[in-house]
Amino acid sequence: MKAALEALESGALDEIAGIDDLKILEESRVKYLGRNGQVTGILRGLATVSAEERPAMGQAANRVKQAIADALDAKKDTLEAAAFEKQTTAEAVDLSLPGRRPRPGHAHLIPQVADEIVDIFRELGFQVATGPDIETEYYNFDALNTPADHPARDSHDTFFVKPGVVLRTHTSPVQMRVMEKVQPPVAVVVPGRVYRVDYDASHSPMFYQFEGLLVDEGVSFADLKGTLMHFLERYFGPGHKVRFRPHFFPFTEPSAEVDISCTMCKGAGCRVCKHSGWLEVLGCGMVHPEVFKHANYDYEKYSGFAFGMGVDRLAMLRHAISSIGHLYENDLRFLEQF
Ligand code: 2U9
Repeated sequence: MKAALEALESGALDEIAGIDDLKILEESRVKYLGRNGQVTGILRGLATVSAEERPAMGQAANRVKQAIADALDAKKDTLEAAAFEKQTTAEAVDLSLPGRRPRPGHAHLIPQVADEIVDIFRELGFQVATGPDIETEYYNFDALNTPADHPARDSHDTFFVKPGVVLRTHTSPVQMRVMEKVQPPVAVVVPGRVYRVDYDASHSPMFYQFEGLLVDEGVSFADLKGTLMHFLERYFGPGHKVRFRPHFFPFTEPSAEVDISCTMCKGAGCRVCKHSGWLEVLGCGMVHPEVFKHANYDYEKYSGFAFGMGVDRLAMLRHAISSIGHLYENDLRFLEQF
């Protein structure tokens, strides 16, 4: 038994000395010291040794067990230290490297322009109103004096959600809802998304509008002109000519479209203004009495003006952007320019 113990000890210590992997080391611990391990087996075998020999054999077996356990522990410490060293070297941080600068984002061009327009009208005393993108046909069309057979109500031009419910084609229903709630004087502007069945280089099925409404006693077309000319000078800068062309909208009478002299060629004629020298920038008019009737406003006592413009279009004109698609494709090479 003594010889077997000595052979076991030297074999185990040799084996442990050669191990360089923590998992294999653990397998070795089980092999020698586990419940069915070789040293455990020998200790169990002591029962069969004679009573005289047993104390000496027991001592020897325990010494061998301790020697193997010590060798396993020492090897484990060495391998763990090596693994830690390897990991910290691999993950080392060079504190002398320069930091990486964060790249802060910025607002998209559309809200930038919308905020700028809002600010110009806020200074004049207008308040901002918003409303739902999904509207009833009543608020989007009927209340705005747009009859059932008007071409704009066709499914070729309007997205229908279900009968009687549409994606708003303009933000005008918001002004209608404001008028239902408050009596004049009213001065509101409404920025927001609108939807139309239309898609080409200058039309997107969703785009941003900006509308305004002012109602009080004695409001005239001169007030409308003064307000819009002030706005155009603030937005496009001084030195542009402005012209009002008669037009038709169901919700205003009289109505006009407004042009400014081309921002690119100053009126000489170029590709942007299609050689006319003029750019159409917005529509406007005096609120139709039928619209006041739907709002329960006294149209004998009050008058008002309204206007509407495309935020996308105003952004495109200012920055000479050729296609509305650029604004919605989210290509950072384009967006980062603004
Ligand atoms: C109420 C009464 C009247 C809003 C108006 C326009 C003229 C107009 C277009 C410009 C280009 C829309 O983005 S666009 O396609 N809008 O020309 N909008 S007057 O008139 C209203 C609105 C609400 C209660």
